[in-house]
Amino acid sequence: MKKKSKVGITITQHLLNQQRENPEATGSFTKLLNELIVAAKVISREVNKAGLADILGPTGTRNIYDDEVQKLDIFANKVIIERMQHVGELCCMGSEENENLIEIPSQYPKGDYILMFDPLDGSSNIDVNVSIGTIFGIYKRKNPDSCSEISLSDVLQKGINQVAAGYFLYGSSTMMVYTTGHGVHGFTLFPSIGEFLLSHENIKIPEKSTIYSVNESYYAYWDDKTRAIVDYFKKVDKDTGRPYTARYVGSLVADFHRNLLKGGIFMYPADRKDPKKPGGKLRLMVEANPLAMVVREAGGYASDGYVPILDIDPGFLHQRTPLYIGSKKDVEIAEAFMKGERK
Ligand code: AHM
Ligand code: MG
Repeated sequence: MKKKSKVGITITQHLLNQQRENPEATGSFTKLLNELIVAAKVISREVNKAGLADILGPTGTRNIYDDEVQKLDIFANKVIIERMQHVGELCCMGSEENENLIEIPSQYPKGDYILMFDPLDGSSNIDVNVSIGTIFGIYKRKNPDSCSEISLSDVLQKGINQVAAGYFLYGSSTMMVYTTGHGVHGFTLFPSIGEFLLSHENIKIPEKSTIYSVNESYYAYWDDKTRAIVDYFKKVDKDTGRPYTARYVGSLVADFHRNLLKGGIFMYPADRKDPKKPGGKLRLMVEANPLAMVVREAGGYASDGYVPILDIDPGFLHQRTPLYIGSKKDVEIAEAFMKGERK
Protein backbone atom coordinates (compact mmCIF):
# COMPACT_ATOMS: atom_id res chain seq x y z
CA MET A 1 0.00 0.00 0.00
CA LYS A 2 1.25 3.49 -0.86
CA LYS A 3 2.38 5.46 2.21
CA LYS A 4 0.10 8.42 2.96
CA SER A 5 1.79 11.78 2.39
CA LYS A 6 2.35 13.78 5.55
CA VAL A 7 2.86 17.10 3.74
CA GLY A 8 1.48 19.93 5.85
CA ILE A 9 2.16 18.48 9.31
CA THR A 10 4.17 20.60 11.73
CA ILE A 11 7.81 19.92 12.46
CA THR A 12 6.86 19.16 16.08
CA GLN A 13 4.40 16.51 14.95
CA HIS A 14 7.01 15.08 12.58
CA LEU A 15 9.59 14.84 15.35
CA LEU A 16 7.08 13.20 17.67
CA ASN A 17 6.12 10.68 14.96
CA GLN A 18 9.78 9.79 14.48
CA GLN A 19 10.21 9.51 18.24
CA ARG A 20 7.26 7.09 18.47
CA GLU A 21 8.73 4.93 15.71
CA ASN A 22 11.85 4.48 17.81
CA PRO A 23 10.94 2.52 20.97
CA GLU A 24 14.22 3.46 22.65
CA ALA A 25 13.68 7.19 22.23
CA THR A 26 13.42 9.14 25.45
CA GLY A 27 12.27 12.42 23.97
CA SER A 28 15.50 14.21 24.82
CA PHE A 29 16.50 14.45 21.19
CA THR A 30 13.11 15.89 20.21
CA LYS A 31 13.49 18.46 22.98
CA LEU A 32 16.91 19.42 21.64
CA LEU A 33 15.79 19.89 18.04
CA ASN A 34 12.69 21.80 19.15
CA GLU A 35 14.87 24.33 20.96
CA LEU A 36 17.14 24.67 17.95
CA ILE A 37 14.06 25.41 15.85
CA VAL A 38 13.08 28.22 18.22
CA ALA A 39 16.59 29.67 17.88
CA ALA A 40 16.31 29.51 14.09
CA LYS A 41 12.97 31.31 14.17
CA VAL A 42 14.56 34.11 16.17
CA ILE A 43 17.48 34.30 13.70
CA SER A 44 15.07 34.23 10.76
CA ARG A 45 13.15 37.18 12.18
CA GLU A 46 16.37 39.20 12.57
CA VAL A 47 17.59 38.26 9.09
CA ASN A 48 14.29 39.40 7.62
CA LYS A 49 14.53 42.82 9.22
CA ALA A 50 18.28 43.17 8.66
CA GLY A 51 17.89 46.05 6.25
CA LEU A 52 15.75 47.96 8.69
CA ALA A 53 17.78 47.90 11.86
CA ASP A 54 21.25 48.91 12.80
CA ILE A 55 22.16 45.25 12.76
CA LEU A 56 23.54 45.29 9.23
CA GLY A 57 27.19 45.40 8.40
CA PRO A 58 30.50 44.30 9.80
CA THR A 59 31.52 44.76 13.40
CA GLY A 60 35.10 45.48 12.40
CA THR A 61 36.42 42.38 14.20
CA ARG A 62 37.68 39.12 12.70
CA ASN A 63 36.90 35.58 13.82
CA ILE A 64 39.46 32.83 14.39
CA TYR A 65 39.58 32.13 10.63
CA ASP A 66 40.46 35.78 9.95
CA ASP A 67 37.07 36.35 8.29
CA GLU A 68 35.36 39.64 8.93
CA VAL A 69 32.61 39.06 11.49
CA GLN A 70 29.21 40.53 10.69
CA LYS A 71 26.87 41.68 13.43
CA LEU A 72 24.26 39.13 12.50
CA ASP A 73 26.83 36.30 12.83
CA ILE A 74 27.41 37.30 16.41
CA PHE A 75 23.70 37.64 17.07
CA ALA A 76 22.95 34.19 15.60
CA ASN A 77 25.81 32.61 17.55
CA LYS A 78 24.58 34.14 20.79
CA VAL A 79 20.97 33.10 20.22
CA ILE A 80 21.91 29.47 19.57
CA ILE A 81 24.31 29.23 22.53
CA GLU A 82 21.93 30.89 24.96
CA ARG A 83 18.90 28.87 23.91
CA MET A 84 20.69 25.53 23.69
CA GLN A 85 22.76 25.65 26.87
CA HIS A 86 19.80 25.30 29.22
CA VAL A 87 17.99 22.45 27.41
CA GLY A 88 19.76 19.90 29.59
CA GLU A 89 20.59 17.51 26.75
CA LEU A 90 23.98 18.84 25.62
CA CYS A 91 27.39 18.23 27.09
CA CYS A 92 28.98 20.96 24.94
CA MET A 93 28.77 22.82 21.67
CA GLY A 94 31.18 23.81 18.92
CA SER A 95 30.62 26.85 16.73
CA GLU A 96 32.40 28.28 13.72
CA GLU A 97 32.61 31.53 15.68
CA ASN A 98 34.22 30.10 18.84
CA GLU A 99 37.82 28.98 18.95
CA ASN A 100 37.26 26.48 21.76
CA LEU A 101 34.47 24.14 22.77
CA ILE A 102 31.52 25.93 24.33
CA GLU A 103 30.92 24.51 27.77
CA ILE A 104 27.50 24.22 29.38
CA PRO A 105 27.42 26.55 32.42
CA SER A 106 27.43 24.65 35.72
CA GLN A 107 23.94 25.83 36.75
CA TYR A 108 22.34 23.84 33.90
CA PRO A 109 21.88 20.07 33.66
CA LYS A 110 23.93 18.25 31.03
CA GLY A 111 23.25 15.41 28.61
CA ASP A 112 25.20 13.27 26.16
CA TYR A 113 24.66 15.22 22.95
CA ILE A 114 27.12 17.52 21.20
CA LEU A 115 25.91 20.29 18.90
CA MET A 116 28.24 21.50 16.17
CA PHE A 117 27.07 24.48 14.18
CA ASP A 118 27.80 27.34 11.85
CA PRO A 119 25.41 30.00 13.15
CA LEU A 120 25.18 32.08 9.98
CA ASP A 121 26.90 30.74 6.93
CA GLY A 122 27.41 32.88 3.86
CA SER A 123 27.76 36.00 5.93
CA SER A 124 29.30 38.02 3.10
CA ASN A 125 25.84 37.87 1.54
CA ILE A 126 23.98 39.42 4.48
CA ASP A 127 24.28 42.99 3.26
CA VAL A 128 22.90 42.23 -0.17
CA ASN A 129 19.74 40.28 0.63
CA VAL A 130 21.08 36.97 -0.67
CA SER A 131 20.13 33.70 1.07
CA ILE A 132 22.18 32.65 4.08
CA GLY A 133 21.81 29.74 6.48
CA THR A 134 22.52 27.95 9.76
CA ILE A 135 24.17 24.52 9.54
CA PHE A 136 24.10 21.94 12.34
CA GLY A 137 25.33 18.44 13.14
CA ILE A 138 24.55 16.49 16.30
CA TYR A 139 26.74 13.78 17.84
CA LYS A 140 26.73 11.79 21.06
CA ARG A 141 29.81 12.12 23.22
CA LYS A 142 32.23 9.24 22.72
CA ASN A 143 32.29 8.23 26.33
CA PRO A 144 28.74 8.63 27.67
CA ASP A 145 29.36 6.92 31.01
CA SER A 146 32.11 9.24 31.87
CA CYS A 147 31.47 11.55 34.80
CA SER A 148 34.48 13.51 33.71
CA GLU A 149 34.41 16.89 32.06
CA ILE A 150 33.94 16.86 28.31
CA SER A 151 37.17 16.90 26.40
CA LEU A 152 38.09 17.37 22.75
CA SER A 153 38.62 13.64 22.39
CA ASP A 154 34.90 13.13 23.13
CA VAL A 155 34.01 15.59 20.38
CA LEU A 156 36.45 14.88 17.56
CA GLN A 157 34.52 12.21 15.69
CA LYS A 158 33.95 11.18 12.12
CA GLY A 159 30.87 12.67 10.47
CA ILE A 160 29.47 9.17 10.07
CA ASN A 161 28.76 9.27 13.83
CA GLN A 162 26.31 12.16 13.51
CA VAL A 163 22.87 11.24 14.85
CA ALA A 164 21.23 14.14 13.06
CA ALA A 165 22.19 16.97 10.76
CA GLY A 166 20.60 19.68 8.72
CA TYR A 167 20.32 23.35 8.00
CA PHE A 168 18.04 26.34 8.09
CA LEU A 169 17.92 28.41 4.93
CA TYR A 170 16.95 32.06 5.25
CA GLY A 171 15.87 32.72 1.68
CA SER A 172 12.74 33.80 -0.13
CA SER A 173 11.15 31.71 2.60
CA THR A 174 12.78 30.19 5.65
CA MET A 175 13.26 26.44 5.46
CA MET A 176 14.54 23.69 7.68
CA VAL A 177 15.97 20.56 6.08
CA TYR A 178 17.06 17.75 8.39
CA THR A 179 17.78 14.07 8.71
CA THR A 180 18.11 11.66 11.58
CA GLY A 181 19.11 8.86 9.23
CA HIS A 182 15.52 8.17 8.16
CA GLY A 183 15.24 10.22 5.00
CA VAL A 184 15.70 13.93 4.42
CA HIS A 185 12.73 16.16 5.09
CA GLY A 186 12.17 19.83 4.31
CA PHE A 187 9.89 22.20 6.20
CA THR A 188 8.87 25.72 5.25
CA LEU A 189 8.22 28.38 7.87
CA PHE A 190 4.76 29.88 7.55
CA PRO A 191 5.33 33.32 9.09
CA SER A 192 1.64 33.98 9.77
CA ILE A 193 1.39 31.00 12.14
CA GLY A 194 5.06 30.83 13.13
CA GLU A 195 5.29 27.12 12.35
CA PHE A 196 7.50 25.00 10.13
CA LEU A 197 5.24 22.78 8.00
CA LEU A 198 6.40 19.75 6.04
CA SER A 199 6.76 20.88 2.43
CA HIS A 200 9.41 18.53 1.00
CA GLU A 201 8.90 14.94 2.11
CA ASN A 202 11.69 12.39 1.71
CA ILE A 203 13.93 14.46 -0.58
CA LYS A 204 16.05 12.55 -3.10
CA ILE A 205 18.81 14.23 -5.07
CA PRO A 206 19.03 13.31 -8.79
CA GLU A 207 21.81 10.79 -9.32
CA LYS A 208 23.36 12.83 -12.13
CA SER A 209 22.96 16.50 -12.88
CA THR A 210 23.81 19.24 -15.32
CA ILE A 211 24.77 21.92 -12.77
CA TYR A 212 28.22 22.68 -11.33
CA SER A 213 28.79 25.21 -8.56
CA VAL A 214 32.27 26.51 -7.86
CA ASN A 215 34.03 29.84 -7.48
CA GLU A 216 35.81 29.61 -10.81
CA SER A 217 37.74 32.82 -10.28
CA TYR A 218 40.21 30.68 -8.29
CA TYR A 219 41.11 28.63 -11.40
CA ALA A 220 44.63 30.05 -11.36
CA TYR A 221 45.09 28.85 -7.76
CA TRP A 222 43.98 25.26 -8.44
CA ASP A 223 46.15 22.28 -9.31
CA ASP A 224 45.80 20.61 -12.72
CA LYS A 225 43.47 17.86 -11.47
CA THR A 226 41.00 20.38 -10.08
CA ARG A 227 41.13 22.39 -13.29
CA ALA A 228 40.47 19.21 -15.27
CA ILE A 229 37.22 18.61 -13.34
CA VAL A 230 35.84 22.01 -14.26
CA ASP A 231 37.14 21.75 -17.83
CA TYR A 232 35.26 18.44 -18.06
CA PHE A 233 31.95 19.91 -16.90
CA LYS A 234 32.32 22.77 -19.41
CA LYS A 235 33.18 20.60 -22.39
CA VAL A 236 30.50 20.18 -25.07
CA ASP A 237 29.19 16.61 -25.21
CA LYS A 238 25.53 16.09 -25.96
CA ASP A 239 25.42 12.49 -24.69
CA THR A 240 26.43 13.41 -21.15
CA GLY A 241 24.48 16.67 -21.06
CA ARG A 242 27.55 18.88 -21.24
CA PRO A 243 28.36 21.67 -20.97
CA TYR A 244 26.83 21.81 -17.51
CA THR A 245 25.23 25.04 -16.31
CA ALA A 246 27.14 27.09 -13.73
CA ARG A 247 25.32 28.29 -10.61
CA TYR A 248 27.21 29.86 -7.72
CA VAL A 249 25.53 31.93 -5.03
CA GLY A 250 28.50 32.02 -2.66
CA SER A 251 26.32 30.85 0.23
CA LEU A 252 27.00 27.19 0.85
CA VAL A 253 23.52 26.47 2.21
CA ALA A 254 21.83 28.15 -0.77
CA ASP A 255 24.06 26.43 -3.33
CA PHE A 256 23.67 23.09 -1.57
CA HIS A 257 19.89 23.40 -1.24
CA ARG A 258 19.40 24.20 -4.92
CA ASN A 259 21.56 21.25 -5.93
CA LEU A 260 19.78 18.95 -3.47
CA LEU A 261 16.44 19.68 -5.11
CA LYS A 262 17.51 20.05 -8.74
CA GLY A 263 20.69 17.96 -8.85
CA GLY A 264 24.16 19.42 -9.06
CA ILE A 265 27.70 19.28 -7.77
CA PHE A 266 29.07 21.91 -5.40
CA MET A 267 32.85 22.17 -5.16
CA TYR A 268 35.15 24.09 -2.86
CA PRO A 269 38.52 22.59 -3.77
CA ALA A 270 41.84 23.09 -2.07
CA ASP A 271 43.64 26.08 -3.61
CA ARG A 272 46.77 28.18 -3.32
CA LYS A 273 44.87 31.42 -2.75
CA ASP A 274 45.58 31.73 0.94
CA PRO A 275 48.63 29.95 2.39
CA LYS A 276 46.83 29.94 5.78
CA LYS A 277 44.00 27.85 4.28
CA PRO A 278 45.76 25.29 2.06
CA GLY A 279 43.05 22.65 2.51
CA GLY A 280 40.25 24.76 1.11
CA LYS A 281 38.02 27.20 2.94
CA LEU A 282 35.21 25.11 4.36
CA ARG A 283 35.23 23.55 7.81
CA LEU A 284 34.83 19.82 8.26
CA MET A 285 32.90 19.72 11.54
CA VAL A 286 30.48 22.63 11.15
CA GLU A 287 29.93 22.80 7.38
CA ALA A 288 31.01 19.71 5.43
CA ASN A 289 29.95 16.91 7.81
CA PRO A 290 26.34 18.00 8.36
CA LEU A 291 25.72 18.54 4.65
CA ALA A 292 27.49 15.26 3.86
CA MET A 293 25.04 13.40 6.10
CA VAL A 294 22.08 15.16 4.50
CA VAL A 295 23.27 14.43 0.98
CA ARG A 296 24.03 10.80 1.75
CA GLU A 297 20.53 10.30 3.18
CA ALA A 298 19.13 11.89 0.01
CA GLY A 299 21.07 9.44 -2.18
CA GLY A 300 23.97 11.77 -3.01
CA TYR A 301 27.62 11.78 -2.05
CA ALA A 302 30.24 14.03 -0.45
CA SER A 303 34.00 13.62 -0.85
CA ASP A 304 37.17 15.56 -0.19
CA GLY A 305 38.30 14.38 -3.63
CA TYR A 306 39.77 11.14 -2.32
CA VAL A 307 37.67 9.76 0.55
CA PRO A 308 34.10 10.22 1.76
CA ILE A 309 33.78 13.33 3.93
CA LEU A 310 31.94 11.28 6.56
CA ASP A 311 34.99 8.99 6.97
CA ILE A 312 37.49 11.74 7.78
CA ASP A 313 38.88 11.53 11.30
CA PRO A 314 39.17 15.15 12.48
CA GLY A 315 42.47 16.12 14.03
CA PHE A 316 41.22 19.39 15.44
CA LEU A 317 37.98 21.27 15.93
CA HIS A 318 38.30 23.80 13.13
CA GLN A 319 39.85 21.53 10.51
CA ARG A 320 39.22 22.57 6.91
CA THR A 321 38.52 20.27 4.01
CA PRO A 322 38.15 20.42 0.25
CA LEU A 323 34.51 19.64 -0.54
CA TYR A 324 32.86 17.96 -3.52
CA ILE A 325 29.19 17.36 -2.73
CA GLY A 326 25.94 16.65 -4.53
CA SER A 327 24.69 14.25 -7.19
CA LYS A 328 26.47 10.94 -6.71
CA LYS A 329 27.64 10.34 -10.28
CA ASP A 330 29.05 13.87 -10.62
CA VAL A 331 30.94 13.69 -7.33
CA GLU A 332 32.35 10.32 -8.41
CA ILE A 333 33.57 11.94 -11.64
CA ALA A 334 35.30 14.69 -9.64
CA GLU A 335 36.86 12.04 -7.38
CA ALA A 336 38.10 10.08 -10.40
CA PHE A 337 39.94 13.18 -11.66
CA MET A 338 41.48 13.85 -8.23
CA LYS A 339 42.64 10.24 -7.91
CA GLY A 340 44.15 10.35 -11.39
CA GLU A 341 41.72 7.70 -12.73
CA ARG A 342 40.50 10.23 -15.30
CA LYS A 343 42.61 12.81 -17.07
P1 AHM B 1 31.52 31.82 6.01
O1 AHM B 1 31.25 30.66 6.90
O2 AHM B 1 32.56 32.73 6.55
O3 AHM B 1 30.28 32.54 5.62
O4 AHM B 1 32.23 31.24 4.67
C1 AHM B 1 31.66 30.15 4.03
C2 AHM B 1 31.09 30.59 2.71
C3 AHM B 1 30.21 29.56 2.09
O5 AHM B 1 28.86 29.81 2.39
C4 AHM B 1 30.46 29.71 0.62
O6 AHM B 1 30.27 28.50 -0.05
C5 AHM B 1 31.87 30.17 0.57
O7 AHM B 1 32.15 30.77 1.82
C6 AHM B 1 32.12 31.19 -0.48
O8 AHM B 1 33.48 31.50 -0.50
P2 AHM B 1 34.13 32.26 -1.75
O9 AHM B 1 33.68 33.67 -1.62
O10 AHM B 1 35.60 32.08 -1.55
O11 AHM B 1 33.64 31.62 -3.00
MG1 MG C 1 30.35 29.13 7.32
